[in-house]
Formats: sequence, C-alpha cells, structure tokens
Amino acid sequence: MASPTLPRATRPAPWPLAALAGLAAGAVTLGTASLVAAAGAPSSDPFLALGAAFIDRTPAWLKDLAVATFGTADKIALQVGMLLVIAALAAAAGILARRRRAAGVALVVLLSTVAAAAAASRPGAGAPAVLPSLAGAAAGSAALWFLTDRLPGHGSRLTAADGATPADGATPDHTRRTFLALSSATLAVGLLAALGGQVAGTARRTVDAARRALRLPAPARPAPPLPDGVQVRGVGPFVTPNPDFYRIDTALTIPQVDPATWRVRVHGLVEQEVEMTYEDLLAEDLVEAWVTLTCVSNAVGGDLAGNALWLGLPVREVLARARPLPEADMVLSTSADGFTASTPLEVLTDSRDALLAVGMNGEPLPAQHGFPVRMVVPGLYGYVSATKWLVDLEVTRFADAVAYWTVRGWAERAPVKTASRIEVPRDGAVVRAGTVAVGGTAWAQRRGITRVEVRVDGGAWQDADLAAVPGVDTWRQWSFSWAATPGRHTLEVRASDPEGPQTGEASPPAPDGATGWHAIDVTVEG
Ligand SMILES: Nc1nc2c(c(=O)[nH]1)N[C@H]1C(S)=C(S)[C@@H](COP(=O)(O)O)O[C@H]1N2
Ligand SMILES: [Mo]
Repeated sequence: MASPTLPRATRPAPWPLAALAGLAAGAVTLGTASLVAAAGAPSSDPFLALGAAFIDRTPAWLKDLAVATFGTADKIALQVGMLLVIAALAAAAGILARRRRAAGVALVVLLSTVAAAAAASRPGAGAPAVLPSLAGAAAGSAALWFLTDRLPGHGSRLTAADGATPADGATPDHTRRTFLALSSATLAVGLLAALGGQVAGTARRTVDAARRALRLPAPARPAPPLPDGVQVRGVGPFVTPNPDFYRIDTALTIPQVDPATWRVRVHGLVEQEVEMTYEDLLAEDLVEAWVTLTCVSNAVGGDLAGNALWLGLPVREVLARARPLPEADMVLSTSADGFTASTPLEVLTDSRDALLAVGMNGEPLPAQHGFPVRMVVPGLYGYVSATKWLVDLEVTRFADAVAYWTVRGWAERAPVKTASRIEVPRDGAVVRAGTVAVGGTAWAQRRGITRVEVRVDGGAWQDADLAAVPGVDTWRQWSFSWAATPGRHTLEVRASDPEGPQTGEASPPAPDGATGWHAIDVTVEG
C-alpha cells in the first residue's frame, strides 16, 4: 500500500484501478453514442459503423478465414473482437490518465474521432452521423476526468485534504472502496445505456428496413391529376414534401410498428368484428386523395398545416364489413402508443375520403407520420381524426368514451374552421412602392374556398385571385396585386366558403380552433 507520507504527486494509483476508470469511461462513451444514435439516425451508431467499415476493408483471405473459423457467427465474432479491442484501448486510456489526465482524455477523443469518421463515411450518411460519436466523446472524457480525479493515490479528491492523515477518515481502504463503487457504477450505467441503445436501434433499423423494402400497390382509384395553376409564386409548395410536413404528436420517441405483425381490430358496437393485417390492407382496392391536414393548435397565420396525396382504404369500407349497431355514434381510434381520437361515425361513413392511409406523396408513410397505417379524415382537425400508428378502431358512443385531448379540455368534436393566411410579403417586410405581389393560402376542407379578399389599412375588402385546386379537401392558394404607396401599412386577409366569410372575431386555438383574420405590417419605401 502506498505510504501516506510520500508526496502525492509522485504516488501513482495502482494501474488496475486506473484501467477500471478507463473501462468505465469507455462504456460511457459507447453507451452515450449508442443512445444518441438510436434516438436520431440508428444507422449512424459508431460501433456498427466501425464494424461495417472494418468489413468493407477486410482482405478476402481474412474474410474467408473468419467464415471458415466462425461460420455464420462471423459477425458476432467480429463484434466480440471489436469489444475486446475497444476495452483494451479504454483501459489504456485509463492507465495513461493516471499520470496525465489530458493524455487519457486525448486518447478517448482520438478513438471517438475514428468512430465518427467511420460513421460519416458510410453510404448515405450525412454530417449528422458524427453526432453520436461526438456526444460519446464528450460524455466519456467527462467520465474519465471525473474518475481519474478520484483515483486513490495521487491528487485524489477522495484523499483527505492536504496535510490530513488517514486517521481523519480518508483511509486508503476507504478511498479505494469509494472509487471501486463509483467506477463500477459508471461502468454498469455505460453498459446498460449501450445495451438499451442497441435494442432500441435494432427495432428502428428493422422497421425502417421493412419500410424501405415496401412497394405500395397502384391505387384502384387514382386521384385526379393536379390541375395547372395550383401554385402561386412565393407561396409555400402546394404539395408539402414529406420531410417538411409539420409533425404533431405526444410520442417522446417515434413508435416502431412492424408491418409484418401489424393488425387493426374493428370492434365494439358492431355486428361483426373485423381484423386486418397490413398485407390484407394492401390487397384491397386502395384510393388516392388530396387532403390538407391541419392542427387545431394552429394560430391564425400559423404553419401547422400540410397538404399531401394520401393512399389508403376508405374507412367506410371497413366499417361496412363490421356493421355498426344503430346506437353507435363515434369511432375511437387508438395508436400503438395509446393516443386516442374520437371521430363521429357519420363522418367516417359518408362519401368523403376518410382513409386508413398507408401512403403519403407516393411513398409508404414516413415513421413520424404514422407508419405503417394512420387515419386521414378530410374536414376534421388532426386530434379528432388523424391517428398515427393506428392499431384499434372501437365503434362506440360519445357518451361512453372520451379521447386523449378531450380529457384535457379540448372539444369533443372539431371540424376544421375556414382559415386564411398571408405568406408574401412576410410580416415586418420592407418592400418598394409600386405593384407588390401579395399571396398566401386558405383552407376550408370539405366545403372549399370560394373567395379570398384582402384589405389595406382597414379599407374596403378587395377580391384576390384564386389559384386552381383538385377538390374541396385541400388548401387553396391566392394572389393579390397591391398598388403599394410609401409608408407603413397593415394588410389583412379573409376567406369565404359557400357559407360566407370567415369570422373576424379573434379567438385562441383552445378548445376547438382559432378564429380571426390574419394581419401583417409592411413598410413601403418610396
Ligand atoms: N398516435 C398519434 N396520432 C396523432 C397524434 C398523436 O399525438 N399521436 N396527434 C394528432 C394531431 S394533434 C395532429 S394535428 C396530427 C398531425 O399529423 P402529422 O404529425 O402527420 O402532421 O396527428 C394526429 N395523430
Ligand atoms: Mo393537432
């Protein structure tokens, strides 16, 4: 045992303890990287990327030797081998750090950089692929710094303050025990994180691979082609690209629902329970529909709305097979993660294209938009209709079941309110005097936009030009030529559906959707 009378700086900690600190830091590095990868892009997991990079660079003779030796377990053997090498390097970083902490940390950072490079060089990997390794490096370095600081022996924080003797309570045995407890706990947490990250990442990769391998059938009833002139210059795209489509849900992590085991059950107040698999669904006559989805939380002028071409089976077809009982008036849809929405039965059985949707803009639903199956119901806000990761349809009554957001104070029923917004110019913009192109979007799903008007500084309402639309269930763009004169001006917009203009009375999104006219301020320079 080291003598307490030696100057501490010359008394290195026993190397096995330092190696343990290194191992714990290594586990924290791997664990953090693995969790970050699982949460973001699971294919960027640095451990797997390193393995893949290694496989790609393995000479043929070594590959043959590996297969000859380990057979189909060659991948496992590679991973075990990698773990051993990483463990040895981590232990080395710990031993280095016992004399020079910076050197140990530098080794952790160096190894993480190699992993980051491997992740970034995988096919299809973008710059964000380095994030898991960077996060791992940061957490691992911190762990190594912290544990090395507490090594029994030189400069340890667990040794009593300068000049103190073991009699003060900080005996070498005490510091050793504390250090062992700290570093084993760190090691265990790191390993658990790594395991958790691998499990979560594997689920994500499996579902993602299944999604990528899918080919959706052609629709039995295609949507009409988009007419010319749906797009107004300067206004957002008429068809929202999937990556730009707004996302609203209560899911902390995106539910991973495997299409191979997916089922929807239709039950409750029905004569006949119905169950369908994903395969069953794809074998049906699917229809396509242009539908604009809007969120009840959208503020006047807000952007919680998106328009897409959806592919799916009309919900009414499924309900027709289940034969709802006369007393039923609602369908409670439930997602894989327990979200629920209450949709009036009559809305799901009338002629509108309420869909069990599998496709969005020509591809399988993206994971964050409800893969493999979601509901899309024209004319209703998302929270009462658009259940993602759908797994269950219960035919019931509003009197007997209450949905997720209704419990939390939002309205039981929520048809979309007619709305309009100005997108160009932007609020607060500075423009030149003369003719200024004003444009934006309006929606009144199911009813259709019949008119859009603009007024300047509270003057008379003037008609805007309406762009083309494929039907009543999408938003409609509009444009207006404004003869702008120098000064500060306020522009307002209001849209009409066949029932008249939208109300100018301002109300907040809760409990059933915002109302009011969107207004912007513009400065016109002479
Ligand atoms: N499973 C599940 N589905 C859900 C939600 C949710 O929280 N969980 N939110 C709903 C709400 S409030 C809206 S506005 C739409 C948004 O769909 P999107 O994220 O595809 O745009 O999904 C609906 N479906
Ligand atoms: Mo929403």
